[in-house]
Amino acid sequence: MKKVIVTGVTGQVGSYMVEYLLKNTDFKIFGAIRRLSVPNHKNIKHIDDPRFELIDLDLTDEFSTFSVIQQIKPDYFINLAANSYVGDSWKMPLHHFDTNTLGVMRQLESIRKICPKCRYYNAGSSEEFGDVAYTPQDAKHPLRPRSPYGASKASARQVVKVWRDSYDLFAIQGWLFNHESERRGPEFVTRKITKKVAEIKKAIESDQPFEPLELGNMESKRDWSHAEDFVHGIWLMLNQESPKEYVLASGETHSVKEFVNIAFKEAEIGDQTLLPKLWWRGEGKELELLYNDTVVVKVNPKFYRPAEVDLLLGDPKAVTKELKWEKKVDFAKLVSRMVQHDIKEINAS
Ligand code: NDP
Ligand code: GDR
Repeated sequence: MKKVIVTGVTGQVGSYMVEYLLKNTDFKIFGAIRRLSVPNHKNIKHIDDPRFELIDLDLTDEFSTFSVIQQIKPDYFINLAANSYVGDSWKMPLHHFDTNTLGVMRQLESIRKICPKCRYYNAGSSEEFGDVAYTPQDAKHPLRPRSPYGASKASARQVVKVWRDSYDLFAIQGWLFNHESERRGPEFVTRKITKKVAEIKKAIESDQPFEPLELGNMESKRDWSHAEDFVHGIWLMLNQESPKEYVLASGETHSVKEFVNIAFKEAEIGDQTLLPKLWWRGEGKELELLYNDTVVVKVNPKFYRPAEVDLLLGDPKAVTKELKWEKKVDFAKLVSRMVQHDIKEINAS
């Protein structure tokens, strides 16, 4: 039986990757977790399959990385663990580099010594493009990161290339543009919006007080997809004949403001027969969204970043043409799924 190690399985993408592999392969899947004082297995607790086993592996520890790889000798290693929150990367830059860059080097160095035939994927990011030189961004776009997180991923890309070229490894780092889901962490802007929209809907409909949603830069634009679509793309990249890196993206860009708009509309707050009114007032740091006369969204400058990536739009033509990948969930469906999930969740609590 072939063996796959997937890191980051308690996170968003790792949990979908495990489900995908259980459904589409007959391989044994080892899900790597790190010990935490309070377990955070919400995204994987529903998975009950003898082909899925949890193992301990902290990316910052080279001995545990080496011994896990030596013990399992995997056929595939899918690295979805990272310090993934861009906003925090200015606060703990060394930790981002240790996990996101040196962690990759620890893995590749063990793989090349122990199981050089193992196929390796590291999650690259559109944040590597940063201050973009042209739009849409494809695999030829230069690396121009704007955050310590982006720099850590751009550096990891060089590590993957050097290990691939030096040791003839099947090692790749495909670029992933933003992908979201019902399992997205609550500090990322999409989930922050959908959770708060559900909370505001509940408060308004039960005539309870609430605090408005506070956001940073609502003008920034992102290319958002659903994480389930991307795990398929990662698997296609890992199973090509030779190692080539692709951009995975929806090919559409939307502002944070547009996301907010659609999320509130999707929630259908209040009695719809009374035509409740959602309207924007002001601009920049004064921008507000009102529901009738009540402010439901406002700007809090503390959520602005020291340096922003203003616009990301990926070009998925190459992966669509050469690997036959295509997205199944469009932007409207993505927002709808997340909002409806959070409404259900808050009503059940
Ligand atoms: P999440 O933040 O949801 O998950 C990150 C995972 O990494 C968690 O399981 C976390 O474990 C684990 N992790 C963090 N540090 C360590 C460590 N030192 N040792 C072991 N595990 C660790 O991220 P996503 O699932 O959204 O993203 C997956 C990957 O894709 C990441 O590499 C991310 O940078 C990259 N990426 C994501 C994009 C997106 O839009 N989602 C776009 C581009 C790239 P724990 O639960 O214990 O904290
Ligand atoms: P991003 O995701 O930085 O693109 O990184 P995030 O959702 O954090 O930010 C997207 C955009 O929204 C703006 N924004 C806010 N962001 C947050 N988190 N909170 C706010 O209140 C807020 N207000 C406005 C941000 O400034 C930004 O422009 C994600 C992560 O998954 C990375 O790991 C991944 O590599 C990239 O996507 C591609």
